[in-house]
Amino acid sequence: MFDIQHYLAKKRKRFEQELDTLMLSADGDFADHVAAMRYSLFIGGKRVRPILCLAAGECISPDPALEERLLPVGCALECIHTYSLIHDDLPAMDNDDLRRGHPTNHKKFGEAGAILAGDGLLTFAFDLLSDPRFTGLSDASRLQIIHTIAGAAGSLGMVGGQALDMKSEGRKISFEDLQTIHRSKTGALITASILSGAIGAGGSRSQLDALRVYGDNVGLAFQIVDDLLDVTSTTEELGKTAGSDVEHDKVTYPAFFGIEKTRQMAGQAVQASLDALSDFTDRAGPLRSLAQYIVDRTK
Ligand code: GRG
Repeated sequence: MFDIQHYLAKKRKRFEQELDTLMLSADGDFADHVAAMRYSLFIGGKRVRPILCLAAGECISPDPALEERLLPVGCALECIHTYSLIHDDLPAMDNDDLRRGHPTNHKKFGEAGAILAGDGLLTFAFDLLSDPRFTGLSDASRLQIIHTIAGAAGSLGMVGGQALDMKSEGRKISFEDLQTIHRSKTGALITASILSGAIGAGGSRSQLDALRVYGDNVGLAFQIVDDLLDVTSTTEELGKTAGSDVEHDKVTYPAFFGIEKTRQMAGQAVQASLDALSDFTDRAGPLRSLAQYIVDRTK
């Protein structure tokens, strides 16, 4: 039986080692700025996006060199995700004090420091993705990965979703609007993580199409569970402020459907993600287990 906890722990460790190696060092003229970037990057995090990237690659290709090839891609995804958390926590956005079980970036480094740490992480991600030192990817794959990730992180993806989310606070929005926010704010980068791994592994058009369906459903399940945990878990368990959605008067799945129905909807999204993998071999085992992990997670 595939041991997802062992897989997650092993891959998390590998990505963290690589992030530490690749990330700028906190000395010299820019020491304070880099220290702020490193702070949020290394205080915690499940590393779901890099691991999904790798697992998607592994379901396409058994090449033992694949992991090395995808490490910088996964690290770039984690940098983008971490920047989004730093900016999301700012007083102008969710105004949170706690993230990954520690004081938020602006609480440690001030608002200007946190804005710049986020800017630095976002830019560094594209520095990594385009770095000619990493020769494992063909130029065409590299460009396709950059285009995929930039699209998902930008104004028609995560940034746009955040803008819609901010606008929706305290207002009545439709379920369709909620889905658009979730798809863009959270789902887009998750799907892009999966597609990047598959592109790096040389996936075919039909494999990428199937993985996009998997990713869209896993991303949806991830966000539904995030909404659920916000109302069912404690701040200590989550490492971030519980009840923040209610406090910000945000429309969520539990607000629309109640807790039980929301749980069922998360289960349906996971089932749809598993159905999308029906043509893949046993090498998709990690992706299948990751989908289940995403609904079973407690933080
Ligand atoms: C500021 C441009 C910009 C975007 C912010 C990520 C995001 C968009 C907002 C965070 C708010 C939030 C709670 C979103 C729900 C899903 C989500 C992204 C949760 C946090 O991701 P995890 O659970 O966090 O992967 P860790 O700390 O484990 O990496």
